[in-house]
Amino acid sequence: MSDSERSIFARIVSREIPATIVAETDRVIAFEDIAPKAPVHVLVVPKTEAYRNVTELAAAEPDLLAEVVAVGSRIAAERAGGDYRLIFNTGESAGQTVFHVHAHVLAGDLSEGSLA
Ligand code: DGP
Repeated sequence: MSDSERSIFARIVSREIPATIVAETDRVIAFEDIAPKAPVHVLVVPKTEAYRNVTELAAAEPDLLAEVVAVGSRIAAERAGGDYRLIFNTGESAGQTVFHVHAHVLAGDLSEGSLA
């Protein structure tokens, strides 16, 4: 894959682009969203660039999707008492801008709405 085809999140995984990384496993990385919409707004991302969205990920590697959820849940437990909102924007008209599957974990006081 050429450099121009690689996603911005693949470049965060390889440390070519800086990010505030808050958790990491062999297969998953989590970092602060650059434009937070809630007191806690973390993106949880499979390191592989193979899946553009959660539908593809769920069909191909449900265990990896479960790991994404587990990492997000742990971050919410550590930083916001355990409650959280998990969002996978899927498709342009649903607001997806980065086509490397990622979960938005939103937590803290969400009373103002704060959809990612
Ligand atoms: P989505 O709209 O669901 O595709 O969300 C993409 C999110 O990625 C959006 O909330 C902003 C975030 N984002 C985009 N570029 C960067 C970046 O370079 N670093 C970080 N930390 N977040 C980014």
